[in-house]
Amino acid sequence: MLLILAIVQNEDAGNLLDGLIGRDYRLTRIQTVGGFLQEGNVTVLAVIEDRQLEDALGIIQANCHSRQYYVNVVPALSEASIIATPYPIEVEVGGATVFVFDVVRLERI
Ligand code: 2BA
Repeated sequence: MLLILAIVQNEDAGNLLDGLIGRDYRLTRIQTVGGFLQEGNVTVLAVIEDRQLEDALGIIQANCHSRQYYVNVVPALSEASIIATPYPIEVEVGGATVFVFDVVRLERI
């Protein structure tokens, strides 16, 4: 048994959950926040059989897309600059960040 922990963008979460549930995967969805952008994202937890891994990863790949975001960065003040002018930087957020763990035991009580 394996635990898939997938962090995905809010925009993709609905389709991803529909895709996984449509194939009878059991899962939990958690609203989370990325540490870098401080924006909401979604973490999906699903315990699966080992043989289902490629299928589950395929569903994630088909439904989760990378996107470009622009965030304003405020430069550090130096003695030469009186006003720190924010400037945008481009950040590419991946379709999904996926961790796969071995599950020793699953109990439903
Ligand atoms: P965030 O932490 O908000 O990161 C959003 C995007 O910002 C990242 O996309 C990456 O392109 C960029 N980024 C993150 N940290 C950076 C840094 N120190 N310097 C420069 N750019 C940085 P992704 O890599 O696709 O990650 C998307 C989201 O997945 C992350 O949102 C975070 O919630 C999660 N994540 C990614 N890697 C992780 C890890 N090793 N452990 C735990 N969560 C992770």
